[in-house]
Amino acid sequence: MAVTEHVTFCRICEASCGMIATVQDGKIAKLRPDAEHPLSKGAVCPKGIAMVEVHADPDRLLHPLKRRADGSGFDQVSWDDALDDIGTRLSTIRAEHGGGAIGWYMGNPGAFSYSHPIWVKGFLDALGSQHYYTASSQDVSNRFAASAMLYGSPTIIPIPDLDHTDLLLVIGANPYVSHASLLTAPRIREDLNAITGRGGRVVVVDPRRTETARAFEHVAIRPDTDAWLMLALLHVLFAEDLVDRAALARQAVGTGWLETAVRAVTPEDAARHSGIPAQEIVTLARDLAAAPGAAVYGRTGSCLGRFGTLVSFLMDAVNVVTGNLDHRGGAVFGLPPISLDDAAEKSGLDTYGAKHSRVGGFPDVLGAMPATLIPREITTPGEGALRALLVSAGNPVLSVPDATSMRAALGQLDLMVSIDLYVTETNQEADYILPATSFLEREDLPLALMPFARTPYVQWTEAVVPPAGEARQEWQIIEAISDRLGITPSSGKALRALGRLGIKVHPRRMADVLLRTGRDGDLFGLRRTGPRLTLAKVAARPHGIQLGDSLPTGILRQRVRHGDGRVHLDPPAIIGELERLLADGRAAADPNFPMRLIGLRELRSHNSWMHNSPKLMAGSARTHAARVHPEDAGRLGVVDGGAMRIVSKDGAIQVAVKVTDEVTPGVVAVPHGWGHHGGWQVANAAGGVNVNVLAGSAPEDLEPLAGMAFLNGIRVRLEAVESADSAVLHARRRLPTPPPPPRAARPAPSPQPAA
Ligand SMILES: Nc1nc2c(c(=O)[nH]1)N[C@H]1C(S)=C(S)[C@@H](COP(=O)(O)OP(=O)(O)OC[C@H]3O[C@@H](n4cnc5c(=O)[nH]c(N)nc54)[C@H](O)[C@@H]3O)O[C@H]1N2
Ligand SMILES: Nc1nc2c(c(=O)[nH]1)N[C@H]1C(S)=C(S)[C@@H](COP(=O)(O)OP(=O)(O)OC[C@H]3O[C@@H](n4cnc5c(=O)[nH]c(N)nc54)[C@H](O)[C@@H]3O)O[C@H]1N2
Ligand code: SF4
Ligand SMILES: [Mo]
Repeated sequence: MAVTEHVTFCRICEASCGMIATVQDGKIAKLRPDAEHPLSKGAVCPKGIAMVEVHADPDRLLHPLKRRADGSGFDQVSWDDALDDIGTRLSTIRAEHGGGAIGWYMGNPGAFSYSHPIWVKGFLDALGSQHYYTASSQDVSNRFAASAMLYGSPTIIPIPDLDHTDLLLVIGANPYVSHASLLTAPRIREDLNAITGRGGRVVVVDPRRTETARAFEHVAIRPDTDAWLMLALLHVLFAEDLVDRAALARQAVGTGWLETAVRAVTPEDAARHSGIPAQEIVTLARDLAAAPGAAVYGRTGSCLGRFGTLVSFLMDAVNVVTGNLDHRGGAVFGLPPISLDDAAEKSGLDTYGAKHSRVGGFPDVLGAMPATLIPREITTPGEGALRALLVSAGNPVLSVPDATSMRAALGQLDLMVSIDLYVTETNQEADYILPATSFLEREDLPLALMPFARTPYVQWTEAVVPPAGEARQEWQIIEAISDRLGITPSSGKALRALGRLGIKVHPRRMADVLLRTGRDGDLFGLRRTGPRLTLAKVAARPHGIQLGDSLPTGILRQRVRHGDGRVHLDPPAIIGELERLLADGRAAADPNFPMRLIGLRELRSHNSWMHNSPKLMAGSARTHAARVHPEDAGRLGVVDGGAMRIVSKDGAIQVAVKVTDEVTPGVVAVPHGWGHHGGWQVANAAGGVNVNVLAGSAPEDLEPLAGMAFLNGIRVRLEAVESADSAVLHARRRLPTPPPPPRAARPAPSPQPAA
């Protein structure tokens, strides 16, 4: 029996932990942490190890599937038959309605591949379509939008200088469980503990006393009120003259507007909205100003509210005003060997507001439009209506607001194609489901993550095992479809011209060129100093190469893309948002929906897709449950282990209850990504419900500056349910949830466009 060991890295979350895979007879037998990885140094989490189970999963999709004509299910088809039919149908749609009728939704795992996102965007750009959707509009788009305004490019994003900070203010992130986001720091627990260990502080602002908050200082906040907190911090900083005037003069423009604007929000105002005592806000502002190095860092809890772009903007404004931007121990810039911001700028991909969505008129963010609007883009007739959708590595029926509209609209498409590891809640609506390789079956580079690495590094991995069954990499599938459409899937005009001459660029070649022309590259022999990277050199050191000890400071001018080299603190759109916030603060609360719903990430879940691993799902704790405070539970008469209904203006769910004082009174926390009825039997049997039916999908429900879904802070009410209902709920844990009624196959469009 052939047993081999392979050095690789995990690509489930941004930590990108080094792993060693044991391969037996071409199959993954075991995964363990790689002690020699420069950043993770032997750290992994249970999800990474559970990829063994994904590989051995009897439910994994191994062959292309085609929807049966009567809609009763799917049949296995050959790749050639599937690709030929997809090519023919897309060609017909393109001939009749233009390439702009074809769209793509790429989900979160796509971001971990060095090739997949570039090929998806290239495919749409070659078609001339702006129907580009990603998980970003449910995750991080307003962080990008804020950066576009502050720094002149959506790709310029500071990260906390973990090694030197004296005070880390965490706004809506739970790195103990999420393992950090927009920050590659696989040993984040140690990093945070090191801050307090050297006498510093970590303060966690969160409506829930999370795993991270418990380990450090917790400031409980009412959901969706972070903008008030940030404004009040700025108010105190200016009012008490705690601002770093020298840094402001050197780094920023628009300080005058900001200083005047924040006078409108006192700590008392912020206290009324956020529930944080005014004195605590004042003290926090003073502490931020007094610390030699302090950084405000926020993640999804700061992004998924109604004012996410404003919050992201203000978090950075606090860093600037306290002199902590580009400052040791403050918020600094990563030093990746491949500068994606340069590459994006050169190829014109670093856009914000270059285009606007057909429905709702939302600005694009890095080319992406709000995924929440997919159903309306399908059902709203007219030029540019979405008629064909390809979905890769995404499960928008569970991850985007309003599953009912999403599923119904997907059913109206002329063609839907999915590329995934499983039959999911989303691709049950597809005409074709194509099997993707897992990350262990593809070569890779953490391309999109390196700008956020706490320590500069680079790593290359080869595929650890050959593709299971007939699985193929996404870029290969995109090339095969593109061939049939006669296009070259590239965003670059030069590459498209080469494509017409039959010259294609393999992603491996692209990675080599990017590495060699990057800051640490060999410049094809022209550079005489430094690591002089080539792909071959990186590959020769499979555990990864550390490219520096810490992150630099004093490089702001190099990073900022505004012509004046300054951070802009007075963008017109932010001025408008501030007015919207103040008006919102004056609006009366809706007595029908007195509670606020937030999300909750679990150590053993990953969004919607790791619920089929028996190991991750073992144990009675792995049930889907809403967390409510004992006071709220008592008032409602619901008990721990019972059930309740959560009702919003958009929907209602019935869910099991866990009573815990870790949530702030008035708040209910429910994990997303549950409520399965796909081809994954363990996940189906786990029960639970899709919490996103409570989120709204109308354009008015989206955050206006980035089109982001409103998923944290949704107004809800709780209702007690009869005990019989709760019995039903628990029974469901054993019975698979019935799938939605079958949808008949779409008739293949006639090859002749109708006259
Ligand atoms: N185990 C595990 N790890 C993951 C994932 C997973 O599903 N499971 N998902 C990955 C993904 S895709 C991402 S984007 C990252 C996300 O990384 P994080 O953002 O660090 O993860 P969350 O646990 O969602 O943390 C968000 C926190 O914000 C809080 N919050 C909610 N509303 C508000 C609010 O209005 N204000 C404030 N201040 N806080 C609020 C929540 O209580 C929660 O603790 O995690 C990644 N890592
Ligand atoms: N209420 C609420 N909703 C949320 C969030 C929240 O905090 N609260 N978080 C949001 C966030 S941050 C995110 S990132 C989104 C995630 O939302 P999505 O990206 O839409 O969904 P995932 O659950 O990540 O589903 C990933 C899919 O990709 C498949 N897959 C895994 N690996 C691969 C691969 O290598 N190739 C291919 N082709 N397929 C693969 C999986 O089987 C799965 O079907 O959810 C968002 N939705
Ligand atoms: S922390 Fe993230 S990258 Fe590391 S093993 Fe877990 S899922 Fe994989
Ligand atoms: Mo995410």
